[in-house]
Amino acid sequence: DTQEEHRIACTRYEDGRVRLRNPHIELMDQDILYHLALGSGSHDLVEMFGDVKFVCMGGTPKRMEQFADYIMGEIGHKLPTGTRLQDISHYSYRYSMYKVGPVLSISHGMGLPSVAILLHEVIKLMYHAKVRDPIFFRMGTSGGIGLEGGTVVISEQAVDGLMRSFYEIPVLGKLVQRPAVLDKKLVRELKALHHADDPYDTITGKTLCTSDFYEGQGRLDGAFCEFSETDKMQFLEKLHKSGVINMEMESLAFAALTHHAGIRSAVICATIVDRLKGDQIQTPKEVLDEWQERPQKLISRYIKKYLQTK
Ligand code: R2B
Ligand code: URA
Repeated sequence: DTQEEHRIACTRYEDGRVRLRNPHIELMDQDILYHLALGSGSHDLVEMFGDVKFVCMGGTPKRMEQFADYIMGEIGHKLPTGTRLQDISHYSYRYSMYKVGPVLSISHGMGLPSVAILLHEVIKLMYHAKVRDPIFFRMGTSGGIGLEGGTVVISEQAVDGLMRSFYEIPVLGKLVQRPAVLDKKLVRELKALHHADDPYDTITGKTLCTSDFYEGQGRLDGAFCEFSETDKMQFLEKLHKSGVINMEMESLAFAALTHHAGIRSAVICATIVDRLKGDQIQTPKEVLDEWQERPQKLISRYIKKYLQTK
């Protein structure tokens, strides 16, 4: 843990600002954050984003707009009179981004490539805006293994389909591996914010991150399936034995890229199906909506606590 803190400290500037592990950026006269519809030449990024402390990401634009609305009420943030919440990245037609005081709420789309592209640009945004010690959260949905629907899972570690805890991508024809590390202290702090009277469990464990929702997660209901139900159940049991309690599609890049940038981060997902019982998502929409608010609540508690003790 101390070694880890030391490494992260070396990745940042002394005052906590995010340092880029890329010598090219500061040599460019402007940096265009293409998928955010922002740029260091066209926008005053320090003025716009200098006060950010929390970056919250989740899959869909709608959910992240709702989270922005929700957190606005929770922290009592007031927008300037006559203004409304605005999608800052609207003109990218890729991701949506909302800012509520110290909180950014951004949609990341589905899957590793989508969240990885976004993270490159948001990490650069943190650098250009001179943000200090930001904390990144991913709030999402997942398939649970042996968990009642609506359970909140805080990931201790992200693993790929081969149970390896790093994000691997080909770069210039060679495989590069980045360890997918999540902040242990953040996991403990978040877990402690579960209330005894919350009508669901909040648990921690490993998260399987896949590049596919169907075959990649051992589903029998994709367009293709070349394994049996027995094979599927054996796979799920093997996962469970090694401590995996849920599966989704972004945690690996989220953990690895934030860690590589020296940024503390956490992944909190609601389970929306118990994979030991089935593959299809059959829960009514209203129930799913309530389940998806649970990770948001936990993150909101964390943000409020931080803002109170600051
Ligand atoms: C969870 O839900 C999505 C797939 O339905 C994917 O983005 C994920 O990680
Ligand atoms: N998201 C996933 O990736 N898998 C599930 O089973 C549910 C949500």
